[in-house]
Amino acid sequence: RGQRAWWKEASVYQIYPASFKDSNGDGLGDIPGVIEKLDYIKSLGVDIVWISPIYKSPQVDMGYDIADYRAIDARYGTMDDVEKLVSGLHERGLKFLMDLVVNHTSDEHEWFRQSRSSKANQYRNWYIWRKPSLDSHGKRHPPNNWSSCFGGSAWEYDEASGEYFLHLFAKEQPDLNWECDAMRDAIYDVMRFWLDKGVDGFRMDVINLISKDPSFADANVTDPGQQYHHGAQHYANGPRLHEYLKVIGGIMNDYDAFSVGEMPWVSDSAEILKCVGSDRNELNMIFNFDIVEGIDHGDGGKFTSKQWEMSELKSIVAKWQRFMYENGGWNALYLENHDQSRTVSRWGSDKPEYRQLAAKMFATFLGLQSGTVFLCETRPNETELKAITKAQYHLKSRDNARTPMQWSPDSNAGFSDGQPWFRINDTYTECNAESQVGVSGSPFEHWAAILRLRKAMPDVFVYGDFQMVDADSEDVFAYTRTFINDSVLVVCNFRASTVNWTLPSGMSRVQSGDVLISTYGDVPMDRNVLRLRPFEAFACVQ
Ligand code: TEU
Repeated sequence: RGQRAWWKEASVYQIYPASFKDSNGDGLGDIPGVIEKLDYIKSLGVDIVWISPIYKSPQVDMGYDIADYRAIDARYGTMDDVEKLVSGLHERGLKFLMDLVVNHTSDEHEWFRQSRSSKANQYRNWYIWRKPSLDSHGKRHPPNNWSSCFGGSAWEYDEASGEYFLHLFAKEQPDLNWECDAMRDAIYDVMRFWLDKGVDGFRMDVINLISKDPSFADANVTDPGQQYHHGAQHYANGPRLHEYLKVIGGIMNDYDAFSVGEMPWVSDSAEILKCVGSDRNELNMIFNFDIVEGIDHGDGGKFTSKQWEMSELKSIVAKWQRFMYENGGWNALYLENHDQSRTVSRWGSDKPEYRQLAAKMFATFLGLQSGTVFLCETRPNETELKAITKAQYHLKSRDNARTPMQWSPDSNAGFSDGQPWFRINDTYTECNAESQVGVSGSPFEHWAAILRLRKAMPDVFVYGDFQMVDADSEDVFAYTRTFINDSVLVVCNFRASTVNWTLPSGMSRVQSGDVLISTYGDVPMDRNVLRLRPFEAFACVQ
């Protein structure tokens, strides 16, 4: 079911450039460092490399604040390095996915400098400027009550012109005005510029926020104790989003390029299908936040606690797996990225005796589902995030996802010869690439085996149907992938303890010849009740 496409059969490896590999000893990762590691990436078996933003940027938000769309930040390298990177990837049969941020720029972008310089400037309308709202005492306030995603008001006052500009993120990240035709054309040109250079596609940052409801009405007041409120209802998947995405989709089609859009604060499936439906020509797939922000964020947001429940995880996964299959859409599969702390620590266990088992279990759980897999190298969360004491911060802070790659047990984890820009995780002497590559049973080799399996059985693992098995189990996440008469059962024990799991009726007993992959090297066989060891996971032919 569903049309075949190269990007459905592909897997994507995310690189956070500051933390990947430093080639020049300045403590910050760089593009030549990525080039050094291309054979490593290739050996994992991925198809596409996504690099978080490397454009010229003051790095207020680690490059998600772009100051020049056509220049590379000197800290990361040069345009020449990028060209070498693209050819190095292509020589190895890998594709390059650029991260593109078009909801906002840096306040140091020339467009914004111009826009801010005067109300009469031709770039004024490229950003979103509004007059203050005045209270009965004549005191000025922001034009509405929207909060910024990073705290405080979403509006910043500009003394010189007496107006506010909108910034949904940091005040150094002014939002672009997508109502402005010339601005949109400039962005479309930026996309063509990179596609002409040979990049194979874009990861489009918060792409669903680009169309704001022109009324700029106040957000609903959810917490009267707060001054500013989350206004997503007025800008997430706003009125003209699909019109813009169709233009983007047209450009991507011209180059047979790949697109994945990041889409926070939307969960309506019909709306999401409009973005990714195969007949729509908008985006190939989106990152949805249901799992990463759904199952353990409390009512007060990310840093409030909520015990995650297996039943909730199952209903989210089943919903999207079934929905895309039945409606001709496509899923992006991910648990981690540069904004999410490590799954092993969050929902598994990072105790030394369990962390590798948990990592392999999550790989099996995610990697055999239907969708394009996105991997981000995993390490247990930081053991000591300085200045952060609250447990929920410790558990969920995105800093956990940004510590330098652990290449080896050598000094600075083999990441840099200089002083690393960010503290290296204490685990590096034991958790590092060198100790895993080529070592059978390691999490690295387990991921490689999963990606090989997807390639060896694309009918089942890429195009096959998904069905939940034993939806009621609180401990075991099990599912089947089926294509016509071929079916595979995937079983994952999410607990750090032994769990007895009864094979549901209709499932055939596990025979040794049927096992495709297993995290312990063997599988509890030939019984109706399987004794699953801590974090055990396997897949077998049915
Ligand atoms: O993230 C968008 C987003 O919704 C995040 O702010 C997320 O909610 C938050 O990180 C959870 O901790 C994208 C990028 O991935 C992020 O790194 C950028 O900071 C942000 O856009 C602004 O460009």
